[in-house]
Amino acid sequence: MTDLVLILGDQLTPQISSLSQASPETAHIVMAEVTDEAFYVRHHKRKLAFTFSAMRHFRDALRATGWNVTYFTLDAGLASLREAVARTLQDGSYKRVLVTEAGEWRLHQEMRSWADTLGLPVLVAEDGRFLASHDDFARWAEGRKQLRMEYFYREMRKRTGLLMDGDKPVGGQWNFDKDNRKPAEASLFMPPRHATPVDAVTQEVLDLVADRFAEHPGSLDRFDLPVTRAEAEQSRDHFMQHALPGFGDYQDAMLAAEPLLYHSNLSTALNAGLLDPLDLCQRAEREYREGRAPLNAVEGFIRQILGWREYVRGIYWREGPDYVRRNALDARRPLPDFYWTGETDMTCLSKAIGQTLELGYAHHIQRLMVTGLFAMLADVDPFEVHEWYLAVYTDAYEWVEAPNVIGMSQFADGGLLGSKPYAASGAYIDRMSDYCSDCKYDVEQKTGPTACPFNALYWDFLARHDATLRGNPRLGPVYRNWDRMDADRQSALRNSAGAFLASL
Ligand code: FAD
Ligand code: DLZ
Ligand code: SF4
Repeated sequence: MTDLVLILGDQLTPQISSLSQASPETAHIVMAEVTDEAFYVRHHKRKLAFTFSAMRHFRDALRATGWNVTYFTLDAGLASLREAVARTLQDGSYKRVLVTEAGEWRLHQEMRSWADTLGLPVLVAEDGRFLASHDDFARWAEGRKQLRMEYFYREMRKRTGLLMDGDKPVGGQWNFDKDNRKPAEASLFMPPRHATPVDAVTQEVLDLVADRFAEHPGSLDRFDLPVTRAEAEQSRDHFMQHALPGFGDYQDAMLAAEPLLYHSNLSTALNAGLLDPLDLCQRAEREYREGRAPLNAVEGFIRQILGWREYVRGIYWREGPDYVRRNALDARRPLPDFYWTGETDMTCLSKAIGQTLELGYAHHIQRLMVTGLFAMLADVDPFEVHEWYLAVYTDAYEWVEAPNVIGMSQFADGGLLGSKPYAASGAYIDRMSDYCSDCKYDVEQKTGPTACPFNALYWDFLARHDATLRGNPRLGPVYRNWDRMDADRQSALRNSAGAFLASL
């Protein structure tokens, strides 16, 4: 053997760059379930089960196509991926180790020392699963004063030709967001959720996780995530057929009894390598071109993958390992305990968190405009918020989670990613969801113990951060409204927020 190829738990595709540089005749593969990866945050039980099951299925698929694979299960007791490599190296004679770059700075930095400690060359290959390489993003960002997603996205549309008519965007517009903000009615027909059945490999992993990770958050009940490429493709096809047509209209809507609405629930499979981003975008485009899905839905879906997903990755690697420690608003409050239990009288939070603990899933607006919004308005330490998001979602890896949390949702990067904080009062949640009709608090009331806490928190947040935020041109009208309020009104709002924060 000449090459030892290490494949990580979120690199589960035969197209991964480490493998494409090797061949079954001369290479040996190692994969390992290790405690460092399993415990670096308190991963949701469902994420652990997904990861181990998908890894084991990928091992079997590799062996079936002729590769030699050493696979360490958690029972082997290995602490780290480095240890798994070192152990495998002892059993053969190798010239080099091949690995595709990790998706988190933590592991990426650690790998830099492997060549020294292992005593042979370690080739870290760029991850080719993205539509923009590190160089592509650096070239786009070069010399720009602001790195706005919208302009990056337009470049990506032009480069890939997705939804383009020549050099013009299909439909004459880059963005159909104004059509995409409809609230959903509970009476609306919802696409059926696609459930993948549990096989023997997954059942074994579910038992392992229940036994070894009992203290971790979340539930394993009704585990239905796809864990193989074929299953993920079935979920993809189900989404394209049943949900994509409504994706645009109801993208921002929230219903207590419908966690998914028209969302795809494909991020977990996609981030682990079971699906390919370009293929997803091309298939969505075909649904539009062949008349099965409207343009606002297809453009919205493609923008999430071709635009946001690629853009946040670019930001993560560009900004460096200290990005997760940014705290532009100097927020210091500890994360309230109810984030780990869902036990709060605020129905929007208890539903979004309850659903998260049950499924390891919440859609974008729940993450941004419920759990994220509350944490920002309450001045919760962004690093604690980041660790929560990294732990509780089955699709969470730092490269995608951190810019969404630190940048988009908490404004802790001071406006690098978003031009203004996503601050809103209870009226936004009321407009976009059915949560408020079943809440102890009154969304119409602005102050006092029975008023929706978001209302006073919103104004108190703006007043608290006056020195930092008033100069933001996009917040000018909001501060003018605040300035127009009389002093009694302002202090009633601030006292109400203060009393609520003190009770947390
Ligand atoms: P859909 O709504 O069906 O969207 C389709 C696909 O677009 C998703 O599968 C995803 O791959 C991509 N996408 C959509 N929005 C984004 C975005 N803002 N950034 C990157 N990709 C996007 N996404 C993750 O994959 N992992 C995370 O850890 C994560 N953490 C987030 C934390 C916060 C605070 C916020 C606001 C967003 C986060 N997102 C994260 C982005 C987004 O919420 C999820 O990708 C999406 O909810 C996944 O559900 P879905 O597959 O049904 O997505
Ligand atoms: C998320 C995860 C978990 C829970 N466990 C493992 C593991 O035991 N072995 C492994 O190779 N990968 C695991 N992963 C995925 C890694 O954490 C992921 O590859 C890095 O965070 C880089 O993105
Ligand atoms: Fe949330 Fe306020 Fe609505 Fe209650 S009233 S669900 S706290 S937004």
